[in-house]
Amino acid sequence: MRSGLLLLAVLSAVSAGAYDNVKYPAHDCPGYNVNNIVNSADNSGFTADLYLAGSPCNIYGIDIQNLTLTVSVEKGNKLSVLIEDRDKKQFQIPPNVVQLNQESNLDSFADLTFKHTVDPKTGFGFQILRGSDAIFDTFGYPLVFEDQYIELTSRIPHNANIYGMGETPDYFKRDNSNSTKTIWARDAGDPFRQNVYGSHTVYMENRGGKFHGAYMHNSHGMDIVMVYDTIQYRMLGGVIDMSFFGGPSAYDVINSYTDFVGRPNKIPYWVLGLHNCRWGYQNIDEVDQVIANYSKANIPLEVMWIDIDSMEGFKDFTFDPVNFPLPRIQNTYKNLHEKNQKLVMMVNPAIQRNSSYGPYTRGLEQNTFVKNLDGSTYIGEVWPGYTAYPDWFAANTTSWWHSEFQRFYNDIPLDGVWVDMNEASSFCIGSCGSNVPEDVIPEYPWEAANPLPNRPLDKSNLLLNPKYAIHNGYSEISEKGIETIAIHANGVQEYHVHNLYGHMMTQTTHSFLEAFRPNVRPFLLSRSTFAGTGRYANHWNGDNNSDWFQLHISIPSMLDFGIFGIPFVGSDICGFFSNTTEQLCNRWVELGAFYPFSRVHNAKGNIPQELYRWDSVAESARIAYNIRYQLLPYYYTNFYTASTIGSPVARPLTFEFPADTNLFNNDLQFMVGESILISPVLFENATSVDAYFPGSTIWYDWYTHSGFYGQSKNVTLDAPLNHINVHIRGGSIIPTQDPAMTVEATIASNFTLIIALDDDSTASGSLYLDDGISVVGSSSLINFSTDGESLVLDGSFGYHVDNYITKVIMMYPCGTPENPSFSVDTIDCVEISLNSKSTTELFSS
Ligand SMILES: *[C@@H]1O[C@H](CO)[C@@H](O)[C@H](O)[C@H]1NC(C)=O
Ligand SMILES: *[C@@H]1O[C@H](CO)[C@@H](O)[C@H](O)[C@H]1NC(C)=O
Ligand SMILES: *[C@@H]1O[C@H](CO)[C@@H](O)[C@H](O)[C@H]1NC(C)=O
Ligand SMILES: *[C@@H]1O[C@H](CO)[C@@H](O)[C@H](O)[C@H]1NC(C)=O
Ligand SMILES: *[C@@H]1O[C@H](CO)[C@@H](O)[C@H](O)[C@H]1NC(C)=O
Ligand SMILES: *[C@@H]1O[C@H](CO)[C@@H](O)[C@H](O)[C@H]1NC(C)=O
Ligand SMILES: *[C@@H]1O[C@H](CO)[C@@H](O)[C@H](O)[C@H]1NC(C)=O
Ligand SMILES: *[C@@H]1O[C@H](CO)[C@@H](O)[C@H](O)[C@H]1NC(C)=O
Ligand SMILES: *[C@@H]1O[C@H](CO)[C@@H](O)[C@H](O)[C@H]1NC(C)=O
Ligand SMILES: *[C@@H]1O[C@H](CO)[C@@H](O)[C@H](O)[C@H]1NC(C)=O
Ligand SMILES: CC(=O)N[C@H]1CO[C@H](CO)[C@@H](O)[C@@H]1O
Repeated sequence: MRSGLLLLAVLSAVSAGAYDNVKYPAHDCPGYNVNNIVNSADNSGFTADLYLAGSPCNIYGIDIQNLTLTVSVEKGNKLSVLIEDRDKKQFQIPPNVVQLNQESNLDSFADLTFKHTVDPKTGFGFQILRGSDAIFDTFGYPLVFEDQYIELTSRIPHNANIYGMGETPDYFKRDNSNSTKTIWARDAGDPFRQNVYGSHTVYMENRGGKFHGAYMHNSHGMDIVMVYDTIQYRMLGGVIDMSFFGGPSAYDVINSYTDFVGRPNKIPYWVLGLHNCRWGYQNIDEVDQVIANYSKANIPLEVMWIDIDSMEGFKDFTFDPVNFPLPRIQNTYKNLHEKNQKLVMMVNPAIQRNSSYGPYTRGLEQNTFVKNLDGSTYIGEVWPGYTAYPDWFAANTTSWWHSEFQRFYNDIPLDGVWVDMNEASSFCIGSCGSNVPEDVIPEYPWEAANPLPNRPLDKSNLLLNPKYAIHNGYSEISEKGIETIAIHANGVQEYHVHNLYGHMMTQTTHSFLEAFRPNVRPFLLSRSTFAGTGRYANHWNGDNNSDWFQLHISIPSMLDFGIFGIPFVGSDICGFFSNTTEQLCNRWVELGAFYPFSRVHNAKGNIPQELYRWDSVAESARIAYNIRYQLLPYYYTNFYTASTIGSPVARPLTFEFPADTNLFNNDLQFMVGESILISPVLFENATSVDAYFPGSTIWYDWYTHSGFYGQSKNVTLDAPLNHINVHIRGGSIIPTQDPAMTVEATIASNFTLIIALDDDSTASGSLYLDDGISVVGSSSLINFSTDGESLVLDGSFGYHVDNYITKVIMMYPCGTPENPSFSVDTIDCVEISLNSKSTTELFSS
């Protein structure tokens, strides 16, 4: 055991850095001293008392005098540091809200240790060491721990390669010269570098080719600031509850993180198909036409979505009797199902305040809504006008929500549910409907000339106006949300739990879906997410704009959610707000066909952008989805892996090639799994792409099978309008099937195995098979490997299939690295059963 190391107190020995003459932080808070160190019984950690080392500085709150430090190490792979107030008055996330796995049984990947110091000037500090490398290092920075302000600062290397934290539309590599990530769930349309819907405090760093990660378990609003070669947390309350993950690979970090907060949900197979949605369909006829027109254009629409348009007066669980009458929607649903297509519709949290509306009256009766301090129901404003908000903490909310859903599902048992507006969004500030008679209908916000807050900000109320102002994109933290003084059934005010709202909505909705269809994997899409939401729901990147910059930023946003443990993610194809253009839509569908979650979505008032609207876009869509559907078994296998060890499906190149310094900030390309490289066109009028190909690997063109050795530099590739560059990494075996108009038809076809040999003539890959929908059932996990002469199938063969591998395509270099011209061989007419192990000789003609 390493208790000796754990207890080692050292004097602060801060190495000289670029900013040593800068006084940062600027305040003179006293920090803490350490007392009463006690080893835990099993020697896996220790506790200690921290006490304020001088007079309180009370910069943004009241300094808490006595703290407890608890350090625990799990197999040297994950190390946790908890610093809490001794009296435990600070809010901590209830364990049933985010169910952390405290008993990891992962193997040890790295050997993390904890060191602390007491500096005469700055007091208690700690280092997390991986070997001798301090991956987190607060030495020399005083800890500030106040009721409404906690500050923790760690030194990081100059120009550190840090990824994650959000949700923030941004480039993939964090700007560490001087930038702030604000964590505060916010309904906002396409800002850049500002907080939006989700709250994720996990980050990863690539340091010299080795990754580590850190997660702050705290639900409060916060800024995470990077400046002067430090990362600094400034949190509006709670405690410091940090976990460090030692890596050393990016996938080890994500494995540890998702083992801790929750593995990504196992998606049903059909969600890998193409989805179409639009806000603004006039009526169900138009929806039916869209479905038919996709089919006529030979574009494989798998899932039709209906936005709020189908609701009567935007009320949840209702159907507009004129434009979207229930019998017509039921008919559409039936027709879709007959063709193995699916239907998803929307549910928002806000419930119209209306005494003739069942969900509201029953919620009131059962006491399920968020309240004002005086005990009355909190009334904000969303699409249906004045609304109450489900309080997920209230004792009856789960049963009430389940029974409302049960009624809804009795009408239409949807294939999936889209939960939107769950930050939760409100279009007025404060309980603006409280004193308004029920028959007064507010103007719809998009019609209101100037939607004003209904009350001036009470600056003296520290929950409305905390002294430390996080860099929220709106003027006050209650803007466009439930007011931070509103109260939940557990007595906790919104201030402390705001960031958990969307997560709790997905939990409660997910448990309905599980109960409604036992043994069927639920499909949920949520706008707001928190650490661990991935086990219940998936995500799209929200309300983007139809422009070229957002096309690019969709890549880093997707990659971020891979770190967050929500790998089934994508942005609205062709863009949501404003009119798209034919060229942009071409490029977007080429890229979007490779997003894990591939959905076209448009906002009301814009020109239509269904993929059949332009011949050129339809052609790009057919070409790109032809590839995606061939790759369905490969995607599905990668999603299976994601659900077991967390590995993202869309991957930044720096995760696959961590030592390549040219890749630290590459977010113009990405990989699907470890074998497919996507190099999209992201710039207007471009007809070529500068794409980077890492060295010591062969790359084969998807279309021509011609190959070349990566030379760790950019290569200019042709990219005419209908073409997206896709490359296969040497050393890969990729299972593919024959693309058809649905997922069901595609996965019923026989397999073609693509074998792309590396220059040592080897390749490997895998295939996961099950029925695509059951929670529990039989499965196969087959490993393929070859030395170029024989193909070996190994693994488990529990799921019986009637398809075979009927075709093998093999690509290999006939030359040497000095002679990089490849010949490619196609081997036909092999028949390999997927129900048992086998070895097959490969014949090269
Ligand atoms: C902090 O702990 C010390 C020692 O137990 C005690 O004397 C002091 O009253 C505590 N301070 C507060 C504010 O609780
Ligand atoms: C960092 O940016 C903030 C906001 O733009 C600015 O106020 C501050 O002076 C900058 N700090 C440094 C060190 O550049
Ligand atoms: C569907 O296609 C028909 C025939 O081309 C066209 O008249 C109709 O406007 C289209 N409708 C939609 C919603 O795309
Ligand atoms: C209240 O709900 C009833 C029943 O759904 C509906 O008919 C009525 O239009 C609603 N009132 C308003 C103001 O939306
Ligand atoms: C739950 O709902 C019932 C009415 O169905 C009500 O009597 C009870 O007080 C509610 N429980 C709580 C904790 O509010
Ligand atoms: C979008 O195109 C339509 C039809 O051409 C036009 O009426 C509308 O003003 C355009 N919208 C924007 C934001 O440019
Ligand atoms: C693309 O080409 C069009 C037509 O020539 C031109 O109007 C536009 O400015 C070009 N865009 C860029 C980014 O060069
Ligand atoms: C490759 O090209 C991209 C896009 O032009 C550029 O941003 C990047 O810096 C280039 N990388 C290298 C290593 O030259
Ligand atoms: C798959 O291949 C087998 C054997 O060649 C053949 O009998 C079967 O019809 C094929 N299945 C499909 C769906 O093409
Ligand atoms: C399949 O391959 C993976 C990755 O190479 C390996 O971890 C696993 O043990 C293999 N499984 C079997 C059954 O061979
Ligand atoms: C709110 C917002 O801007 N969301 C997304 C819009 O789309 C881009 C990509 O297309 C994403 O990166 C944003 O996060």
